[in-house]
Amino acid sequence: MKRLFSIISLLIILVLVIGVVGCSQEKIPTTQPTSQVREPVKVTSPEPADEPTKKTIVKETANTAVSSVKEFNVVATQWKFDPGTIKVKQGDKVKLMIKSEDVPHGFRLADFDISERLNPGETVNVEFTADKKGTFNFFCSVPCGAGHGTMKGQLVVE
Ligand SMILES: [Cu+2]
Repeated sequence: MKRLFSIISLLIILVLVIGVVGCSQEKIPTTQPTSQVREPVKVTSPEPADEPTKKTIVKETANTAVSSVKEFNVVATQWKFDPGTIKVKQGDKVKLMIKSEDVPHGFRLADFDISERLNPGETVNVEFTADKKGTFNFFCSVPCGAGHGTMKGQLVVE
């Protein structure tokens, strides 16, 4: 009889232990969902964080507004460019709208890696940033007659 009691009491202890372990294992998952519930609550906090990003975007547009675009209409004829001298400031974005009014010419501004063919009547747009100071020569790059060799101009970046 004592052996039966001891076996039964052992079984009861085992059941209790399993029950406690089972409960403690159930408690772990219940704490995890609550932590997962807390995370979405934190997700709502980035909403006010959107305001600073909007402010930085405003700052960026303000910075780009500082550098201006300088536009020039340039006419190519035998044997000159008009205007022959183009003045801009360092950092300016430069847009040249170049048109030949007689025969095919070319526009070569080597220091800014620009080379375009100018067919008569067509306007060719050239855009670049004047990112270095100096005086840079441009010239006609398409043979256009007796004065071709003297058909030059200057870009002055101050
Ligand atoms: Cu030429």
